[in-house]
Amino acid sequence: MSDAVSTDRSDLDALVIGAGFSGLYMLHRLRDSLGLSALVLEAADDVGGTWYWNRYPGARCDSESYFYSFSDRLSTDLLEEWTWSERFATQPEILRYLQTVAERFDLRRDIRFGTTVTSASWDDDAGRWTVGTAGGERITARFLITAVGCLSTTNLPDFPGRDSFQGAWYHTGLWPHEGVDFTGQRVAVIGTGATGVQLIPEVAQEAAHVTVFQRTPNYDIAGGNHPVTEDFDRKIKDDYPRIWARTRETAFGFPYDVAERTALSVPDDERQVIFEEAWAQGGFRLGTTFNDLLLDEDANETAAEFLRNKIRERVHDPEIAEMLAPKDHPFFTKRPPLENGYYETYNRENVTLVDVRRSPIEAITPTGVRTADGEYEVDSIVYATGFDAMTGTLYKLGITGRGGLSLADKWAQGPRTYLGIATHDFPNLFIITGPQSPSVLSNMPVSIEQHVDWIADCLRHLHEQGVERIEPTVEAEDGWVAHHDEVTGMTLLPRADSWWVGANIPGKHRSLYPYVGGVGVYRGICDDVAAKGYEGFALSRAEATAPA
Ligand code: NA7
Repeated sequence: MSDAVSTDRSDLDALVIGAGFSGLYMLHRLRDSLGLSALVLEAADDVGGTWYWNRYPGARCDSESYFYSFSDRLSTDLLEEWTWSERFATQPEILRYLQTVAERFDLRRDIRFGTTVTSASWDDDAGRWTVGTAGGERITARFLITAVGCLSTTNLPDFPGRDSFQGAWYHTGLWPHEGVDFTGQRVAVIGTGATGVQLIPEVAQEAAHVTVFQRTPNYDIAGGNHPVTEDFDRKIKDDYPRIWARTRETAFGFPYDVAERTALSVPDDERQVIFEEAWAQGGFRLGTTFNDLLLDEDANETAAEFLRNKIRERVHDPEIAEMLAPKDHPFFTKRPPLENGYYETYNRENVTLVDVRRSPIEAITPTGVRTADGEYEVDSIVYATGFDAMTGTLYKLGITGRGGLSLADKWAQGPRTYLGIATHDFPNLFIITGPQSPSVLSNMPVSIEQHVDWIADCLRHLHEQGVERIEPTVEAEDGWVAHHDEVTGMTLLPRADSWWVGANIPGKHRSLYPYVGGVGVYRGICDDVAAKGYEGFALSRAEATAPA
C-alpha cells in the first residue's frame, strides 16, 4: 500500500466512480482505513449521487431515514449528533446529510467533480485499469470500483415527435436545480412509479391542471410520514445497536421482523386486522405481515385485494378508482411506491387520469400529448419514466476487460457475476450493489456498507498476501448465476413487467437484476467466501500467475 495519497493521480491504488452513499464510504475506507491512494470521479458538481440529481417536487426517501443512513460502521458520533426532521426525509435533507459526511471526513479533496467517465479498459500486461474521461484525461489504477448507484441513467421514452414539443419538459431524475414553478400551467405527467406518486400531489397543488398518463397502476402503500419528535429520536438512538444488527440479518435490510406465519393460515377477519395494523404504521411493514406474500399467489392476492380496497375507499369516482387499482400483477412484484395523499389527488377537480394501456401515447406534438383517444394540450411535460436500472450506467462507463471484451457484450444475455460484485474477464473490478446482489431489493445503505466493507477487507487481504490480481473463476460465476436464477424462480417477482426485470427498457434482456435471496443470507455467503480465502476467485501475484 502507498505511504501517502498519490499527488499526480496517474497511478493510483484505486479509482472509484461515483460520489453518492457508496462512493463516499468507499473512499473513506480505502483512504482512511487502508491508507491506499484513491480518487473518486464524479460527473456532478457535488456529492450526493441519486440525491444530487432527483430534486423533483415531493422527492423523499421511501425507507425510514433513521436506518436509511450510514450505520455505526462509519461513526457512532455522527449517529448521535445527526437528527432527521421527518420519518421519511426529503431530498434536500438527505443531500445535506451526505454533504455533512463529506465535510466531516474531509472526502472532497479526493473527489474530482464534473468528471464524466467515458471509458475504462483493463491492461492485462500492466495489471491496471486505464480510465478515460469526457475531458480527455487518462487515469490509471490497480483497482476499479464502480459506485454508480442502481438508478442513475434516466429512461426517456422515444415517443414519436418527442423533440417537437414547444413547451418545457423535464425528467424527474435530472430536475433543474433552481426548481420549476408550475403555477397556472397545464402539466402532463407521464409515469406513476415511486417518483410520479411523490410528485403528482405536489404539482397538483400548484398547477392549473395536471393530466396523469398511467400505463400500469401500482399497489401504493401509505407512507405514514411524520415529524421526528425528541422522544422518537432518543428512542431510536438508544436502540441503534439492535437496529443495525437487525438490518444486517433480515431479508431486506430493514430492522423489521417478518411474521412467521402464512397468509392463509389465519382467518379472513384476523388477516384483515393484521393488514390494517401494518397499514396504520405506514411504510413497507405491510410486506412483513406474512412470510409467503412473495412466494404464493393466493397469499399475495389477500394483500393485493386489501390494497385495492384502500384505493376504492379513498377515490370518490368508482371508475377512476378501478383505473388506479392494479389487477395485472401480484403485490410487490413491482416496487410499491409509498404515498402521502396520492389517491386523494384524484378527487381534485384539476387532475385527470389517462389510461395509456387502453389508449396508448401515439406521439408528443408541439402542443401536448396525443393518445389514441385524442390530444391533451399542455404547457409542460414531466417524464417520471424511471431509469435504465442496474446496468444502464455500468454500460455507459465503457468498461472493457481482458481482450477488449465490453461489459455490455459479456452481459448481453443478462448479467453474469460472482456475488454480484465481480465478473470473470474483468480482473480487479468491483461493482458496488451490482446486479445479482441484494441492492435495490434491500435498504440500500445497508447493502452498500456490506459491499464496501467486504471490498475493503478483500483489498487488505490481497495486500497482506502480496496479491495484485483478483478475478472470479468461470465456475464460481456459473454457480452464482445458477443460484440467483434458482432463488428468483421460487418467488413471484418474474411475473411483473417491472424495472427489476428490465422490462421498462425496450430490448433489455429480461431477468431479475437484484438478488432476492435476502440480505442476511447474502452477507453470510460473502463472509464465507472471504473466510475461505476468497473461494471462487483466482488470486495471483504480478510476477507470476501462480495462485497465492
Ligand atoms: P419507475 O418505477 O420505473 O416508474 C416509471 C413509470 O413510467 C411507470 O409508471 C412506467 O409504467 C412509466 N413509463 C415508463 N415508460 C413509459 C412509456 N413508454 N409510456 C408510458 N409510461 C411509461 O421509475 P420511478 O422513477 O418512479 O422509480 C424508480 C425507483 O426509484 C423506485 O422504484 C424507487 O426504488 C426509487 P410501467 O409501470 O412500466 O408500465
